Amino acid sequence: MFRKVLIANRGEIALRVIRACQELGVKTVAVYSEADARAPHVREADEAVLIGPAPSSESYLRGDTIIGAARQTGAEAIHPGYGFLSEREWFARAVRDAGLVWIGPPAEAIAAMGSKTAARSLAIAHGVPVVPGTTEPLTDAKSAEKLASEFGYPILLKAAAGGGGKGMRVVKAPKDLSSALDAARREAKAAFGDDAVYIEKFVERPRHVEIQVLADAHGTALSLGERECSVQRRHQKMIEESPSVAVDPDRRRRMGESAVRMAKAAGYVNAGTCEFLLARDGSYYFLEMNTRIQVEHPVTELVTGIDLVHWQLRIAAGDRLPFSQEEITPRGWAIECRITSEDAANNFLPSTGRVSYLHFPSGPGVRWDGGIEIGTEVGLHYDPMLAKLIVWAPDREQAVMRMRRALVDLIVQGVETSRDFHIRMMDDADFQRGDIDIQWLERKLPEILQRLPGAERTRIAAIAGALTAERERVRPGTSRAGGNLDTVPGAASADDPWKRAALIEGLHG
Ligand code: MV4
Repeated sequence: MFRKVLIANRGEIALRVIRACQELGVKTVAVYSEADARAPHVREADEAVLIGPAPSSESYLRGDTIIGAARQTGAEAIHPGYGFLSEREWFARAVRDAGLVWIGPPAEAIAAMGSKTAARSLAIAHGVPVVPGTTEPLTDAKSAEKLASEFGYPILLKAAAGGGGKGMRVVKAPKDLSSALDAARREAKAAFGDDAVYIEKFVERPRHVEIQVLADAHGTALSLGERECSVQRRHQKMIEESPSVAVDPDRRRRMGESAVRMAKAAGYVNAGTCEFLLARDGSYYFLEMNTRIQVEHPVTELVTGIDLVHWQLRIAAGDRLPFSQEEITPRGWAIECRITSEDAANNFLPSTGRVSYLHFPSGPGVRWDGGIEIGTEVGLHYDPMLAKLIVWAPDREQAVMRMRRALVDLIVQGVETSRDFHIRMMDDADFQRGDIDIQWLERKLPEILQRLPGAERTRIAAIAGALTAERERVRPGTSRAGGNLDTVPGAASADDPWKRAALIEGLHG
């Protein structure tokens, strides 16, 4: 095993990797920007190197500086986490060329999956199902029209270099094709510097189901089962779970075999994920492969009992995977909610501020993967995801109830978060039935934001009462409220219980 590893990331994933290193007896080096001088990942690592000013382009995206930091501290390997440099082929190559170990897939595998059309061709060549469509970029509107009528409308135009939904256009009728093609090309050019666009048949209201893969350097590649990631908004996942209500053991086996076949075809080593669309008729199609550890990896860890980051490190160090495919079956149910600094009630506007109070949930089956603490300044330089709340329970119904309980237990003050939104989600009947698809959240959002969880009123009244009683005990006669919601100035007229809570907690803050 390595003696020392550099973590080229920040926030919760940097802490997650540091913890895995600590458990393996590996020393850690953090890197940080000027904005992160007091960040938890800097304190928790054995050493830390300042790599530049707050903007990521001048710090967490500076491959040369980061490799320099590894050299300077004597780190033997670099873990990139997710985002930032994790899927940059040139960086994986530069790390290797510097004589360091890259804790991720080979640069060649990153490149093979970087082009969506190349990944589609690879899937077809290896008998992995893809959505009917082309693998060659479109040339002109005329031949595009001919192809589109072969597949049948609606069709979807996609950027060959794409991912994450950029450069995508749904076309419902032939008359709209030409202008949609122009628009998709322009968007693809702007986002990826490549205007190549291809056609797929549009799959209506599918689920997004992905398969976690682990592959070692000795030819073993295993599927760790699926994650259901359909609850997303504007291509940002909000809730993930494992297993999926839509995947039975037979489909799990078939999707797993497809994912393993893709990994082997790409010469994949380390942890990776194959994304699939799962259609309403039960058929599934390979979309793309993510060549990194993903945000939602904990739900897989909780149902398989396999520590993915631990195995990322051991695979990079040359170890063999000691389990067989038959030994890997999901047990129970895991759900993850992403806690972001976004104000759901205000169109998910990013919120900033200093975390003035933080109480994170605990108890049976509750896991908090966080990157914040009291005093953390939440700004606009980085991703708004502050933490992930993950629960495990014996079945889905209990997991939903456990998540709701844990969310109610969570208090973050000083910055708006997605907590209240998630409580409403756990109370939603469609979500409780698992009756979701990739468009579901956008359809449901207006209704969800209106819903007021009744239990919260009770809790807020209890908080008000408790705070008032405590204040009376410490400083008799100073309370302006008598422990009754109606006597908190302004609170009674606030129509939203969360506004009331803010008023009450502000009064006693
Ligand atoms: C699709 C699709 C429907 N039909 N392809 C979005 C991002 C990229 N990874 C692929 N995406 C989609 N491809 C066909 N042929 C619908 C989506 C899609 C989507 C996929 C996964 C998760 C969320 C999504 C949200 C909107 C559209």
